[in-house]
Amino acid sequence: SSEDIDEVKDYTDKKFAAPNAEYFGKAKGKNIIKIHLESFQSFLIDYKLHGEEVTPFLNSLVHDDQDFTYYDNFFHQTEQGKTADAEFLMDNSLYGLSQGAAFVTKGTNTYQSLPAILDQKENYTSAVMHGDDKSFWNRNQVYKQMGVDKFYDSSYYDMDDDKVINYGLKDKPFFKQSIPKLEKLNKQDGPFYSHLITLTHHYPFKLDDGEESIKPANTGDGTVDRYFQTARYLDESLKQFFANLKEEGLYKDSVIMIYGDHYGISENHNRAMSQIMDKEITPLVNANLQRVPFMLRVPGMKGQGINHEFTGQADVAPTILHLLGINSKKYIQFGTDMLSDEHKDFVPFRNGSFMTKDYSYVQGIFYDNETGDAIKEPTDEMKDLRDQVHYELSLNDEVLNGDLLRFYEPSESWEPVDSSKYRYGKDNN
Ligand code: GP9
Ligand code: MN
Repeated sequence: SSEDIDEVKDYTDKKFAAPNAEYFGKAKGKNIIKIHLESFQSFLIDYKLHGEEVTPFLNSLVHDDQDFTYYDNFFHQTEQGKTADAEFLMDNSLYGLSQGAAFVTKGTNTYQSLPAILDQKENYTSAVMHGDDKSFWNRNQVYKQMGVDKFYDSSYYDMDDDKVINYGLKDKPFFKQSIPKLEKLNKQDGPFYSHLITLTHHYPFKLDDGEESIKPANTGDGTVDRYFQTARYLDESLKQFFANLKEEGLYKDSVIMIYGDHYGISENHNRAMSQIMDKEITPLVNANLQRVPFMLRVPGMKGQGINHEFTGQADVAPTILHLLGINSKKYIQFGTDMLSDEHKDFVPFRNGSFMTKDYSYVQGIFYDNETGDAIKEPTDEMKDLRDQVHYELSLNDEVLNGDLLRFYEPSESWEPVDSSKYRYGKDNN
């Protein structure tokens, strides 16, 4: 009911982090190119295998403090919905569900998502590009609720046999064929918000013969061993994509956002991972391995190099809104602006665990980050934060289960998204 949404709004109002004047509106009206790194965990950054960097191109962005800012304490917050949860978190600043995927089971809910907000406030056209069938993860339905204008699924790509592996289009042809689509978006009126979802670096991490450019690791666990090879392939595909963006004049004036969606190596591979990390994979180490990259480049804004703030996927939407000069306060969002001095630097996981700079709460136990030891007597402050995280997640579930955004009007000018206005398919774009 509308009272329930009031309670949620009270909470998000209190948690809200005011925009940092230094960055507010810095990306106003700029095109946005958001790049999804499938299954990419941050331990790959700067990792050397057989004496070689696995991802030299991404590493070069991490260490480029002219242009990019890399958040090395950014965590995914996904659950069973995997990719779908990551998309959901980043465009709504809402958590997914503890079971199943909100994209599927809450696919007809009312949302006030980034694509719709950007359209209504700044006349953006939004587009998702992905070399898989549009029905996967119920995208073709939920995107309409989120106000995604164009969805270029596999039917828009040349999917010849030699260009496809595993779930769909290989990343190299995917990026190559996405360039003309971006150029087309660029010619329209108003800026674009594009989202490119990669696919090749996905379990079981397979490449065709001749496409490997680094030898597998040698833990004896094939999944872990191949993980580095598909990561390298993804890295090469990005290098080519950046070169093409520059050639076509699409790079210079665009916001570039790069993120990892979720882990690629599950706990079933702890033995091999202990060899890779050279330490035992305890529950705390595993929680720390849930870091995924987040990299941001805003034209005209100097990069910060490596930023150590503790952040997560739910923090992205408010950050982007503030960069575009749109105050996020009126929207119901659980994350906070990463660039704000008031950013809340605890990162909830969907299961109630959470990470902070000094300590972590993992599977019911508090740990000291420095020593890795369990904290026998957690302080009241720690316990309060634990309770707050659980409360936040329960509010989130109320929003999703009660479809509460139906009852919420962010402003008088807000137009609820009308899903019937959106059509995805070759003839309609
Ligand atoms: C499928 C792709 C993979 O289209 O996005 O999803 P995942 O298995 O990573 O959730
Ligand atoms: Mn995924």
